[in-house]
Amino acid sequence: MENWAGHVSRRLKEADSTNKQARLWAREGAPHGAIVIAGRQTAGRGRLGRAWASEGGMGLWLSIIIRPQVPIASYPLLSFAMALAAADACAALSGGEIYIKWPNDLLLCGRKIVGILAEMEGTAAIVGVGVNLRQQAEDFPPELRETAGSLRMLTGRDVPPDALERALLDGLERRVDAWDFMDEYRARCSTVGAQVRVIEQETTWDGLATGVDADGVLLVRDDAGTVRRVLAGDVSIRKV
Ligand code: BT5
Repeated sequence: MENWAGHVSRRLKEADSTNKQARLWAREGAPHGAIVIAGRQTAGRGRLGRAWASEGGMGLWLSIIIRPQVPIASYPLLSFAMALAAADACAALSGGEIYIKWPNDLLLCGRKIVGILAEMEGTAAIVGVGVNLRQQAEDFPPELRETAGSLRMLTGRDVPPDALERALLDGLERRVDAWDFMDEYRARCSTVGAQVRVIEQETTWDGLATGVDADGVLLVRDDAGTVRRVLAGDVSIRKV
């Protein structure tokens, strides 16, 4: 199927969360590739119940419904395809050098400019992406001012949301159709090859990130030489 990503859309001035609206739409039978975009989100969500700051007119807040031709166990890999697509689109349109931090944060000048949230609704996958386009530091909530950034703040370029949307959806569509993006992800992920600190609930340890396996699990060799599997969601990773 050609050009399925974004072939139908719901464009809302405001939504609680585009992921939430996309899930409701998926339940009603939204087709593969349907997207929900909101000008602002009043309850934008990150992973593990965290909040995503999504002020009006400041960014692209988009969720896509994907009905993949792969087993459900592989759905989480969609977030890696989205990370690659968003990194390419942001780099092409802003000229900035974008780093992918495992699993799927995009950083520019050390600040987070993109977040991705993949969820499931029945047999559909919902992949949400938030791209900060126009914020200056003071537009972020105080607790994010040191860590968050936008394309305009960091590159000086005003990237049009519709151009970014198209580039991002094209890059996603291509990767989902080929379903062969994990080598590209490994090559692009800046965490691979880096010395990292793994912060788990009870303990913190350091090691060398040696790779990402076929399921998206980060492989980290600890000081004793043991390669340990680090699952997204359980931990937070810092470069050391
Ligand atoms: C994410 O979670 O990074 C996933 C964010 C996904 C947002 C999109 S927007 C469209 C769609 N609809 C939704 O409701 N969500 C998706 P996580 O890795 O858990 O990171 C969340 C953390 O990032 C927060 O705890 C903050 O520290 C930080 N953060 C929040 N808002 C931010 C922003 N606008 N820019 C940069 N960092 C932010």
